[in-house]
Amino acid sequence: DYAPSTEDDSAARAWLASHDARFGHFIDGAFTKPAEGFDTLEPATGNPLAQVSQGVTADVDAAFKAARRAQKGWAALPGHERALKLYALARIIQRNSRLIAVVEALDNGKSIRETRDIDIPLAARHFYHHAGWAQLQDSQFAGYDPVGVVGQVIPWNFPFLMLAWKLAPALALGNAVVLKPAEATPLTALLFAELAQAAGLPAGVLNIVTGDGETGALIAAHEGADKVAFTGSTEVGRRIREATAGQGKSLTLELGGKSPFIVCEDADIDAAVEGVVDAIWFNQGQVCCAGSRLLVQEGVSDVFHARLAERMKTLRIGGSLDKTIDLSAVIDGAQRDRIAGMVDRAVAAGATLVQSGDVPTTGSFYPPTLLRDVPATCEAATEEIFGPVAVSMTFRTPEEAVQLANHTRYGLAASIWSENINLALDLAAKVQAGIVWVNCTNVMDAGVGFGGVKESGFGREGGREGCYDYLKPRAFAKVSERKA
Ligand code: TXE
Repeated sequence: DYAPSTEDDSAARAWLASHDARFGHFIDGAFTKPAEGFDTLEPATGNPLAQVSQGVTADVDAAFKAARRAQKGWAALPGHERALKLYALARIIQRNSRLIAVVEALDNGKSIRETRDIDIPLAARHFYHHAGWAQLQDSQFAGYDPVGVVGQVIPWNFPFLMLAWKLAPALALGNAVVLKPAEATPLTALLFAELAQAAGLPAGVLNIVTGDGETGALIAAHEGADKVAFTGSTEVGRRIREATAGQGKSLTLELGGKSPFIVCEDADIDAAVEGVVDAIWFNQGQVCCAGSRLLVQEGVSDVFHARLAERMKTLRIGGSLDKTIDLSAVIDGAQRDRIAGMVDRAVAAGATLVQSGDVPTTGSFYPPTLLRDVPATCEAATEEIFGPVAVSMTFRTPEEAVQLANHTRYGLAASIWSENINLALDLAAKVQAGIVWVNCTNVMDAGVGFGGVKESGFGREGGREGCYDYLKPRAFAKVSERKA
């Protein structure tokens, strides 16, 4: 038994009220007049939060025009002056972290504990980290220019963190940006625009245009974009790749995943069980690098699954502002129904269902779920579910684990659990993934490039390697003056 303890949302509601809960776009340093658009809802209750404008061609044109105007001056600043602005952005995020966390929890439905302790601090860290690269740009990236004006389209699962991952390197290295948040979660991007203005970011360097996939397509195809950076579904990533082919734009894509979570028979089983909680129930499993495929060695399968089922019973599910919960709502009813459909079809195909926890009846909730012995060809075993659902299979030998792990079109992340470091490192080298964790999972840092292989996309976000995605090399030769 526990008593719910609810986060105070009065500051977030007051911020919404200060805009009459109606938002325009943020273009050239100011909000445009709110125009026709759509409601953004609170997934945990289903209540509308605010009205947001649908970005049309004229808005996207204006945003790219402003970005183009601003980019030259921004890039011409000495690196240490841009660094000061990035530090100011990091500081203003920290000073407003509770407000941002609550707006995020309301708009996305994720738990306040995660937004407060993970999403927002990590976002601030990305701006601090990239302030450092801005400062070092001349010495570390001599021979590279900023790409120029960048169109960025981000998803709803980590609205504020994805904004930070995209903006921090772009701005640090002298680019100007037109960014579109996902239609389900536009609010923290609009809040950030306001904070960025207060922090003294020059007008036009950052432009936020809200809207759905149509607005995203306008941004991706816009002739004013020198580069497009996208995080989202593999299908839309493919469409963007087609739309930009032949346009001479550079492109980075961070797409879906079906990441293996390999439990070897010599693993610390309790640690591995706790790892599953982080791997698939963090953020309701709406995580591109979620450890969604549990591969468990036969000898420990029974004990592992028994302990996991026990642990599932202790997970708490509730409203996003309840500070005591582990899981909250998924993004919307359509996503919940999609998850439920995939689970039902897996059960019909012969998988064993383990489910735990009563879910609230309002809002879009789905309980933590494990599907055991899922047939390898079943859609739940091969497709990204993007919900709190792990599928599990067993393997006999490490070779078989590698084979199963790589039997996917994706290659974002992998997590390996073994007390034998030689075995773990050997598996790590053989698993096809952009990032591999040993005896841990979902560990992120601004200093380490994050990204995938295969159909999980290309390009990196974070660290030195992520910087190169916002720079273009310039081979430069100067004929020295000759005396007559
Ligand atoms: O993603 P979309 P959706 C996966 C996940 C989820 C599924 C669908 O499996 O269940 O995708 O989610 C914009 N041109 N992931 O439909 O459509 C859109 O407005 C340009 C995994 O929400 O990819 C939003 O801003 N942009 C993923 C963004 O793309 C377009 C995270 C992402 O939306 C566009 C999200 C177009 N033609 C979903 N169409 C991950 N791996 O992190 C849409 N958008």
